[in-house]
Amino acid sequence: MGRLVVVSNRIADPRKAAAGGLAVALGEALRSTGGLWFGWSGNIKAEGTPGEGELHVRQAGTVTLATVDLCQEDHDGFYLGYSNGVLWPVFHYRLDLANFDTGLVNAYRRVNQMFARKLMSLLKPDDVIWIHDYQLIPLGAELRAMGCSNRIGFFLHIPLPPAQIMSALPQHAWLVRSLFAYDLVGFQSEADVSHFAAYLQQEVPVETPAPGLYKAFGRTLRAGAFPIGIDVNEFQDLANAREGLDMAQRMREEYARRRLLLGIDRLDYSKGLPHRVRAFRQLLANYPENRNSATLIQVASPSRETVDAYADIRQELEHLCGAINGDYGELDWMPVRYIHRTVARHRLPGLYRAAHVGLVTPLRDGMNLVAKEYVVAQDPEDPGVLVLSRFAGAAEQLKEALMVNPYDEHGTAEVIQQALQMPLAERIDRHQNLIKQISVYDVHWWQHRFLEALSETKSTLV
Ligand code: GDG
Repeated sequence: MGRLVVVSNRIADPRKAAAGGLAVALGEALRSTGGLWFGWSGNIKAEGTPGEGELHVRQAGTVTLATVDLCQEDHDGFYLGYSNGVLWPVFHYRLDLANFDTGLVNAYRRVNQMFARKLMSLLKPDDVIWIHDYQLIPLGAELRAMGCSNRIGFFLHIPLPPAQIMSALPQHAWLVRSLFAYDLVGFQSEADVSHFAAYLQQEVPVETPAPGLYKAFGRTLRAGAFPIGIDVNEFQDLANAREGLDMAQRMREEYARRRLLLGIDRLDYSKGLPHRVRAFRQLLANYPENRNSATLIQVASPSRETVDAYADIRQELEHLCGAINGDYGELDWMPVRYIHRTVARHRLPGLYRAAHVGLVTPLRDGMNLVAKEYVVAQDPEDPGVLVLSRFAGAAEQLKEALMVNPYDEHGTAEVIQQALQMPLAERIDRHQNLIKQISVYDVHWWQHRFLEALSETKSTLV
């Protein structure tokens, strides 16, 4: 394989462990090919010109990191406006939250064009390019328009909605057509792939010469499901490191008389946090034996706070947590501990391990890595129970979790009760099956599988 070029909205220094599993996995592939990682620097220049940004290039070992600054107007229009104010809600089935202001797509297109220009100046003829996520859907098409003939793959980390929802997006035709600039498009789940295929059948004259191949707009595209995983070894090491074990021990002592339920999410409306808290409330109402015992720790790390819908969800969640503590709390027991902060990464495994129940109940999620982290952090001899939304991409893989429909708060409360009462033998059995699945399909498998598929696509162009 030629040099790997990864493009994502944000980049991380792959030498730093705190960067997380994705950076580690991409770093591995980047290092082995002396690769390039390109993205936004995270800097916003108040005085900059729209569509222009300074390019910074630096070395991190054998990997080259190239970043571009954004001016305020581009950041607001491209990142907050179109990416997070239009694409994120629509792709998570929330047309009601999308802001279809026509100016936003211009900023989105302008920044993608600028990224393409900057990237073109760094490319070599045999580079293999891997572009990530919804902020950069048209980047491949912009590169092609500038004469780029390299192999280019694209991976969508978030769900692709059903055709009826997708086609409500004013720019749907342009976005889907731009996907055909890629040689390979990867989705998180088979459900996403089937939505893509159904959309094409409905909206585009498409031919499907072979399974997974789609011929339209003069190109043949390969598309498939490449469910992302976590770095299992790295996370296990973190769990077994002194800090991880200490944290688990401290939490166990602190909550010795209680049953712990845990949620760890970005504070995002797709994660179903108010529904989860209401289901927990139902649990306390319907099963009084859990009062003075079951305690929900909900970490909701701050996210995209300047987008209106995020301020609304924060307010709703705070109100619900306050009400449940007021109604059910005792002097020595608060049902919900709500933490609106980012917890240090090395503390997560201990927190997961101390929790009897892991609550991962998004209304819609591309994959959800918290579900996998929770399972990996468990003590195999006394594991906790994963309660998982059927609407997380992870549900296609983690069949031994207890599945819930997060919209059905009564049903979710019933399943939480089942989790709290599950006998040890069943917990061990389910955990063993889950860990097997997560270990095989880890983030290294994902990275290898995608790049292997991309390297096989060369001959499929028409
Ligand atoms: C997108 C898709 C897809 C969370 N709170 C804290 C914290 N986290 C970490 C978790 C986990 C990661 O953030 C969250 O990953 P998710 O997969 O749950 O969700 P998104 O951020 O929405 O990611 C998603 C993913 O891309 C990958 O393709 O699975 O569906 O939406 O690793 O541990 N980490 C720390 N403190 C926190 O408070 N340190």
